Amino acid sequence: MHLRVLLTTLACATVLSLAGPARAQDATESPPSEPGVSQFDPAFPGQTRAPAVQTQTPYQVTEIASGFNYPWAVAFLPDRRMLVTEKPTGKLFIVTPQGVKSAPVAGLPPVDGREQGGLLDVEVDPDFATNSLIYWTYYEPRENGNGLAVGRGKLKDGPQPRIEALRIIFRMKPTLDSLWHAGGRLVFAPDGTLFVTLGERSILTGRVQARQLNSHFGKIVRIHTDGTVPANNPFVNNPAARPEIYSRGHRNVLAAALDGQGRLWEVEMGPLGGDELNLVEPGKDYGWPTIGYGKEYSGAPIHESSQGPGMEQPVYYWDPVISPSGLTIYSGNLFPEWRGNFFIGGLSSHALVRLVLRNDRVVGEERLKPAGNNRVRDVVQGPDGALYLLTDAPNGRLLKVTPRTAPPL
Ligand SMILES: [Ca+2]
Repeated sequence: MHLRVLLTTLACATVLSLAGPARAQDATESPPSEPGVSQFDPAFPGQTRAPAVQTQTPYQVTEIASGFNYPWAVAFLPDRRMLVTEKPTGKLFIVTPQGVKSAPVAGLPPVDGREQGGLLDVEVDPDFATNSLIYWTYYEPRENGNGLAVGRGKLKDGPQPRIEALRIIFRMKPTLDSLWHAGGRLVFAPDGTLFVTLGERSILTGRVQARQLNSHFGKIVRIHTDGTVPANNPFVNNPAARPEIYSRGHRNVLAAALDGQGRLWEVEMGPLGGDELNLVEPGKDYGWPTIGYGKEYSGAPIHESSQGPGMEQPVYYWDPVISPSGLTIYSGNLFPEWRGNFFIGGLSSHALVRLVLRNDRVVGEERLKPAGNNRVRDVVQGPDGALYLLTDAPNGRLLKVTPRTAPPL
């Protein structure tokens, strides 16, 4: 992970170029062909390095807004305005479809904005029209360290938008003094419960807790929107387990979404050669740090094996890695070719990664470049069926991807 921190720093020093509308013929590239680093063989054919595919639908990219300080997440209000978070500053903005930004929303709690910390995801309540509730994740500063927390409040609109009726509905435990790997994506389940993806804090004292049921580290948790625990969570009858836990054995989950069947998928930031796509099922153990396909960024081995009893195999892994952040499984009408495809924001890969799946196996991979050579932090399907992206940069941009229209004659 420290290599990725370094890469972030280097990216800060480069001058960003503005990408105009993408030309279809140069807007894609094949996944890299260099040798991987994993010493392990895939568990089944197609588990990594799927054949390259190329989209047939020409697209164009429109900049909606810019000037965000490392934006992390975008979410849509029912009136098609967007909520955009800024990671290190802890600021939340309301942005119109024309790109007009509000003043920062007042009333959010302070964040620990160092390194990977700050204000992360934001989601809008499915019943926002009647309850005005929004939810967000952030690194909460605490005595002797920090931890991921989920805030909830009523969004009061106006010239100075603000949060009212603030409540903290989840706190990752235990508190640890770490600047990394707290996860942070929010996904609403079809039943109205809320998934919160977490990470294992990167440092060894955290990593060893990723499969342990008495810790939130390395877990995906499921809660009601008031913070209470659903009675059908998988470990509620185990007195030694934290009852919010839904799945375990994850490294750092910054990408998660539902598919058309309402199933939860996640893409997790792995070690060198070990980013993973997993289909998440209740109670299951995804193996980190016991099994996996990657190595430490130093090159040192982590795992004795890539498989183990009682632990799940990833549906797909990347070697070399993409550094995933943000996942959308496309279901819109603007791009019929893309329906059912997985779109993943790529940080170190500087790409929007497109996966084609068949029968829950990856059968094709493409690296789209709608943000030029910038790092992609989030990807969300808008209510109009367009894809909306955020670039990870000190002057981060909100971009919209739509089918290319013919130029005027
Ligand atoms: Ca795994």
